[in-house]
Amino acid sequence: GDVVPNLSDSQRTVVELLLREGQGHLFQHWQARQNEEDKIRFLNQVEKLNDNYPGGLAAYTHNARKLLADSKAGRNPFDGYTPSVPTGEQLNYGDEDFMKFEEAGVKEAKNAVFVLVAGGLGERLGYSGIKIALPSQITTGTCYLDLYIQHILALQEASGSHGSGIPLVIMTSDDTHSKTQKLLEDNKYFGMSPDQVHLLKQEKVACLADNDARIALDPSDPYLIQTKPHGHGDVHTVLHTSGLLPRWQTEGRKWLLFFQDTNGLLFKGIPAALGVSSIRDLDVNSLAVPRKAKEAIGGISKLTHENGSQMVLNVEYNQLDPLLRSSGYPDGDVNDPTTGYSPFPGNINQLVIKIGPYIEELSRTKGAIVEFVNPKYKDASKTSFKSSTRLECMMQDYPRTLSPSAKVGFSVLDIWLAYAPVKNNPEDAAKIPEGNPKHSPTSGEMAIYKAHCLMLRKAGAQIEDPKQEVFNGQLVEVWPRVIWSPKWALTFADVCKNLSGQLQILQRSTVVLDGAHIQLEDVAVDGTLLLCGIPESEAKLSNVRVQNKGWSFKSVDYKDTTYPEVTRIRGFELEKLEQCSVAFDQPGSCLIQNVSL
Ligand code: UGB
Repeated sequence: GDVVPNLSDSQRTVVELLLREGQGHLFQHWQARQNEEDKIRFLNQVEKLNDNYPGGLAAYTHNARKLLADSKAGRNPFDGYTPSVPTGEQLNYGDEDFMKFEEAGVKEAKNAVFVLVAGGLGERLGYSGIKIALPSQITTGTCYLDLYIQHILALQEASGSHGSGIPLVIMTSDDTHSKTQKLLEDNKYFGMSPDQVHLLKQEKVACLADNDARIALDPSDPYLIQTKPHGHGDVHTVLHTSGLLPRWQTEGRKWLLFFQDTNGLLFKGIPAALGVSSIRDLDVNSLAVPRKAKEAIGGISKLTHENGSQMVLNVEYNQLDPLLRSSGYPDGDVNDPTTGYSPFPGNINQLVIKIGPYIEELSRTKGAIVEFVNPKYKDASKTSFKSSTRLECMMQDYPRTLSPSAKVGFSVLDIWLAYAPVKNNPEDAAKIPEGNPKHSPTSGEMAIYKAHCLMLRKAGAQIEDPKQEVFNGQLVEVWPRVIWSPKWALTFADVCKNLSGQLQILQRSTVVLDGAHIQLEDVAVDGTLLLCGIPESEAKLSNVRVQNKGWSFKSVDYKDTTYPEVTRIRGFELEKLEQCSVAFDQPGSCLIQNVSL
């Protein structure tokens, strides 16, 4: 009362809470009649931290003490479990099953809600902006958020979505919120109705200074608790508290599709995955790809407990190796020599979750997710930390608390089809040994061209082989730069429907297809061909040859600061020498036939 006069009831409550929880050190420097505004600011922050964690700060510090004690004792969360390789749905692009799942998935899309977790700063990439504003590729310059929204709108159209359209939730954080809002507003929500988009902000959590979970003050401000991100697992808490889930359920929505910020291929697997969830009636379906040992993606594992219980779950990349070593696999996380891949499918953190059981589970857990702590100790005694730590959680740990009767499965897709994340800066990517995924802006862009080329090949097109080139010290395959918008094709059936006769594309070519109805029949491209059409147009190119100087990539060194950051981090820029560009901008049909352009 002396030190801070006129405390409100809620402020008094949090002060008492901190004192009761052994956090008296936070007030040690407080003097009577000094820094009154700073003290109020501090107490407001404590109230916010207390409100934003399920169970408040008392629960947070209790959980922390337990996890810190486990960490000090070297106990890992999977003690008592033996990992083995689980069986999931193996999807092979373009085969009959795949097409059946895609067809079912597109129909189901009208009952979906998309949830993008985009609160991360992307420290490994070292980019100063938000990652979803980065171009997924520079041929059309489409940024990730635009790409995702285009796909959701195309699914909305193709599935005959009802009412207000397919909702999109974006989880932001203090690091990304205002820039995400501005990106949406500056671009008119990329064609979505603003009511369709829900920005939900996750809050950071208090940092901890020692094994007793003593809360840390910010080193530069004695009236501010130091905070750090709590991880993408917060998405379940923010959805629970948003009140949106029951509304969607009433509207008849059935599926939540969770996805991450920078994977230019992620929507290529979504229709089939949604089809798998719907046909197999899965409560949880995780998307996976073959994983290289030690790759920074979790391994989907079947974990069998000493007591016989089993669960299928992601084991995060930093935990897989120690878990394997401690359970009879002395070599740990290594590739199977016969396949060259880890036997454990790699989690790409795209989750399809059935909304009904999800709401029930969240009303039980309040959205809280199993947490972990990863302190960096000063020495082997594990008594003090190099810097403060905090509890973290991951969205893919959602199945950990489900009852054994829940239907938890996963779907394995080809890497070339489904996974090309952008996470690593050029220097780190260049150090990754050849043959292992680089996860860089350079590799992420090249993967998009490759995927489109391989899809066209599956549909019978003649696509010339790629050329090997080095950008930013990374050896990559440069395929013809084929880009299509989801309006042109969402599924393999769409690709096939739009092609007839022979399509031939030479390696140095660029082809952009941006329109709902563009048919190619006997087309040969050696150069750049850009086609776009309004929805009311029906266009066809028949027996057409395109030849021009085309577009090419010019190498840019990431250290060359005369270039903008977005160019430097991918290591090349586009030189537009010559192109053939046709816009079908009138309603009705248009045929271009028997010409060389
Ligand atoms: N994110 C948030 O929204 N909030 C946060 O507090 C933190 C992150 P990273 P990482 O498939 O690529 C995940 O940093 O560590 C968002 C899986 O755990 O890219 O590489 C952030 O904006 C791993 O199992 O994740 O690992 C981004 O969109 C594997 O699946 C997303 O969360 C791997 O991704 C992921 O953040 C992968």
